[in-house]
Amino acid sequence: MLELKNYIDGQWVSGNSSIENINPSDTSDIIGTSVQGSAADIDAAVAAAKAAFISWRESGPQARHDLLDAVGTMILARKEAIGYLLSREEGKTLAEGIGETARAGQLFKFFAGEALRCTGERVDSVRPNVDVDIVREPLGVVGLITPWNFPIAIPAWKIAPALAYGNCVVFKPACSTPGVAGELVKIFEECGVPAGVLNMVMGGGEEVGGALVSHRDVAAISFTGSVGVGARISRECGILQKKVQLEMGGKNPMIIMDDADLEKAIPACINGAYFSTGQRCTASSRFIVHRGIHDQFVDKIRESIAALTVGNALEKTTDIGPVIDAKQLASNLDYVQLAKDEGAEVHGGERLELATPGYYQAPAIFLNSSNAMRINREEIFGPCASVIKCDDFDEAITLANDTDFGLSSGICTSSLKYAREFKRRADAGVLMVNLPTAGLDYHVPFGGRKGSSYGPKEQGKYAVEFYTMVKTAYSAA
Ligand code: UN1
Repeated sequence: MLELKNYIDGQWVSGNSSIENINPSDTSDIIGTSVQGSAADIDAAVAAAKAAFISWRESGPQARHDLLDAVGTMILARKEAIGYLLSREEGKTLAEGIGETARAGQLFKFFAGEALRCTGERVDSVRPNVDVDIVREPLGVVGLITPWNFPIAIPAWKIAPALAYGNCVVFKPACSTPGVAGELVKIFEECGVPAGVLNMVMGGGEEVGGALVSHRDVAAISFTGSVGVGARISRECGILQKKVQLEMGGKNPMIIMDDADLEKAIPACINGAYFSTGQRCTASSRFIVHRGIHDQFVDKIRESIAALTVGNALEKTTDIGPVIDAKQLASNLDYVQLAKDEGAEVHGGERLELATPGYYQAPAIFLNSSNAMRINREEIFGPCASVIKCDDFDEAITLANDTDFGLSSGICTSSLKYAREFKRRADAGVLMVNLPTAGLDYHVPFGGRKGSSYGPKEQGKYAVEFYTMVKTAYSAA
């Protein structure tokens, strides 16, 4: 059994209490225990990061490149074992767990390169014989708070740029997926990360997350998680004048035009809505379907849903693993009931009892729904999607944009005209044409609009905006 401790100033540190890490595919399988930290642990971690920052900021791009590159290489070498642990503790399928782990490795390798490409500008002053240097500097100590649904990729896409640009990190992983967070930190240790540069404190959002956000020596917070917590973090960071980056929910539309090639559209819709058990903020949750193709689409997607195997995440035949925990499952089941109460035609969505005791739910589709229904306004975060019928392209775009969120948005069409119009008019941070709304590349920016996100983008070279600050230095000889 894994007994995971906090990692502070290069030491594994015990705590007063610990919680069990339970396999959602088989709740009799206790994977390990993880120490729950306290505000005092956050103080110690922040102090260690602050002390380490003095030399880390001067370490130079070569050292930072080499560390991140070595971490990326080691993650890739261990992707099978880490991916297995990920699937065991999170419940996404083994293929998804290994795929996500590989993506984390690639993220570190990408940002190893970016460490070498963090350049400034020299500009002539408008005054004679004066030079202006515009440089980027690290922020100092950054606090990174990550969710359970991408327990290695999201930590990777925050930790890698934070360290590449010379910051030190206090990392608070999600309570339900500590195992892979621990594996990641162990890899850093094996690769020789200097003490204090990367610290991990596990624990609840209230005590540990709250202490991190409000700590005066933490310069910035990057958070991925729920809308409610994000709003609180944003308020607190505003008061303390901290830099903040939030990535929260989605209610992502997928438009299916009457000229869509259903051979391609259906797999994209199935992937977008149901893979990873729908537990992606980029998941497709509203299928906006042109009336000319509606009945055919509904028949085909129902056929494809029926062919999906819900099962233990660690079994090769499984397409859809369990929901993360009892609370999430109860919330999903409430939404299935709500869909019925609101007058949608519900297929699937019931709890399933399988060979191992787990949080299994059949994928659900809500037909004949309207965009005004709560099931189409609120993020469900489960294997559930709605169908909304529309008359034409203009109505489809209007419905797609009629949401408080703006993370990803998709269209299936064979028309260049529709695709082009969609790319101009869709009000979201990530657009997908003939592709699932979820499933990102690791080297390009990611982030949404409206209620989905706040602050600079994550990933790609755009990550530099959040993890550095600009200094303008004038000089005369
Ligand atoms: C993806 O769709 O590949 O929490 C990643 C989430 C997002 C990541 C999506 N932050 O679902």
